[in-house]
Amino acid sequence: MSPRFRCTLAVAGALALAATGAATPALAAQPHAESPGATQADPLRVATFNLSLNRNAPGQLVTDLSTGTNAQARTVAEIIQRADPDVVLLNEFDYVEGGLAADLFRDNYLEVGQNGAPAVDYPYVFVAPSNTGIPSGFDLNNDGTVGGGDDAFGFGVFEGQYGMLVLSKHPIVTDDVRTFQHFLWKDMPGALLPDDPATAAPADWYSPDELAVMRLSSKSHWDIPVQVGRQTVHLLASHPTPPTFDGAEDRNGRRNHDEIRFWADYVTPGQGRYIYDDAGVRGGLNPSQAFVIAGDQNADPLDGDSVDAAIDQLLGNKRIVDPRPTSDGAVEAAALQGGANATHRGDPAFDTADFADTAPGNLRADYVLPSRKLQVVDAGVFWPVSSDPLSALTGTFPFPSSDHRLVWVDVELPRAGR
Ligand SMILES: [Ca+2]
Ligand SMILES: [Ca+2]
Ligand SMILES: [Ca+2]
Repeated sequence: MSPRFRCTLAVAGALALAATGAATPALAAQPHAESPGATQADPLRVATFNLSLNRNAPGQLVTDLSTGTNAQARTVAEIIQRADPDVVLLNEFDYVEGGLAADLFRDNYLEVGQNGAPAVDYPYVFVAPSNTGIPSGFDLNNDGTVGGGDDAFGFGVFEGQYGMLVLSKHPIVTDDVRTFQHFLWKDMPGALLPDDPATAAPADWYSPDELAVMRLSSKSHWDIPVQVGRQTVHLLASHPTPPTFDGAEDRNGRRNHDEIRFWADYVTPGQGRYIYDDAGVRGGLNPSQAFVIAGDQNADPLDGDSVDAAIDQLLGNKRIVDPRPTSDGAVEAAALQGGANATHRGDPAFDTADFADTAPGNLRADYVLPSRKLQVVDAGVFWPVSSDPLSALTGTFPFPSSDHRLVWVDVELPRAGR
């Protein structure tokens, strides 16, 4: 293993139970000594992967990653090694303060060749707190009791469960990262706040006291500038809540819609003025900046439980490109599994998640969506057909890796200053 220099910029997370104001995000950036960094002429491969590496209790992920022997971790690491992205967002990776789990995953899994795949080195990492599992102190699901995963700011049975992680071969401009963990849902103009259908008052599922603390993001929303040669690309990372696991009020479907809307507003000139980050800075992305929106958006354009085709807020935005990545494995899986898949309107070639075939069936849930400034040269979903030996990595339920597939897009950057 190569010697490395690690500089940890760790700021204690603002984890007060009902903190609603501006707060400093905790983050960790850890450059290694030797950056393999691709040359500027190469396309930049950006990926998103919900690798389902969450655990059931705090500390369990660190335990599992402390040796290189965890079968699931080895399998998801091999998928990353086979796809070899330059920048990757990982969803469902429990947040551990200071980035210890991320360090262990790099040291013991990614930097070790798995099953003949070449090791991959990510000198740069970003982690920060997630709203998952942080008690709100309120009865958010209106079941008459306060507490548990469903009353947290984002669903989770402990703080940081189902968190996020960004790994990069190129430097992350840590000082310019913006996080939106604490942005309040009510502060989005025209928010789709849920209604209690049992009362006459509109939009009253959450009480005024609850709305005063209710965060929009179920995990967090991150704007992470990555320095690629002389260019900067903003990775816009999130993981909106599934639009299910609720009642007629559809509070999760509405939240999913607005979590997706957040990025549409953020990248559209004039639409993001209402936005404030965790440091209190207002406004959206400077229109001159290139970006890639990445994440499990929990929203299929045609099937599933989305509110008002929520993902179309991104797919139909004229500043955003949909590379429409496909796989043959998804087509094969939908045909073999049948059930809900047989009645879907969407082309199964676009599916990225292998969900239960009673409902909702396999869906397109995971997206890598570049800005128009970036030229798409290739894109794909890592979902091998069953005759491919690599299909052992994705498998069938119960999955050896994840119910989601890695999605990647190759882009060329505009030449800087010429
Ligand atoms: Ca409750
Ligand atoms: Ca009502
Ligand atoms: Ca399925």
